[in-house]
Amino acid sequence: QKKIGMTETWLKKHRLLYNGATRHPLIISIRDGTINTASFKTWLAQDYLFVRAFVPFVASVLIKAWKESDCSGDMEVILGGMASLEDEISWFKTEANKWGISLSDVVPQQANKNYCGLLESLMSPDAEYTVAITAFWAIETVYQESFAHCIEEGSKTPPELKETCVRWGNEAFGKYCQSLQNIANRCLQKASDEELKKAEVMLLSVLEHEVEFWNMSRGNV
Ligand code: HMH
Repeated sequence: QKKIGMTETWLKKHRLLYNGATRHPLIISIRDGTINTASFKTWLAQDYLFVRAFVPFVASVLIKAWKESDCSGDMEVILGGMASLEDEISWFKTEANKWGISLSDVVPQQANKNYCGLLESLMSPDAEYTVAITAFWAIETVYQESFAHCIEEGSKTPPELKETCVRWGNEAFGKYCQSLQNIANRCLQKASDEELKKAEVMLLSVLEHEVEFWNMSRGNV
């Protein structure tokens, strides 16, 4: 009687929080074109630091996948994700240059430190693969759903922000998120009740951290 689509069930159950993370006022302001430059620059600078911490996290998930005896194709999906992070870091550098941001001077804000702390806790060998892959899927999916919303029909996203939105909102990234979701669902299907509970709590924690992350940009409104 184990659930087949656990992640879908959880997203329905926690819809309000999920919408809070994927339809945040910052995202809405990008979509309707009312975003101010300072907010975007804050997000860009902070996200660069986050992505740098995200790389070792993804590497740790890769190690967990390899240690799982039945990691049918998980490694390829995770490795692909890791490979695109190299391009992503270069993109952040180019983009920061365009906006006149000196990345070496960026100081992480508290919400960013907290989120990176969560990633670090998941890097521990004691953290279960199921919990880590659930977090990984949720982290990527929030960005996919958020930025896809900014490039939908009828959006008024400023042209200079289009590229950012397409980076996470594009269909290929959507397919990648779907692959992560399939892996998470497979793990959750065979997880113990205790592990299931931990993974659900982790999903909520990721969503809360995502809201706090967007909130950092509000300091400039
Ligand atoms: C805060 N969440 C945050 N930054 C990102 N770059 C992603 C998710 C997606 O990789």
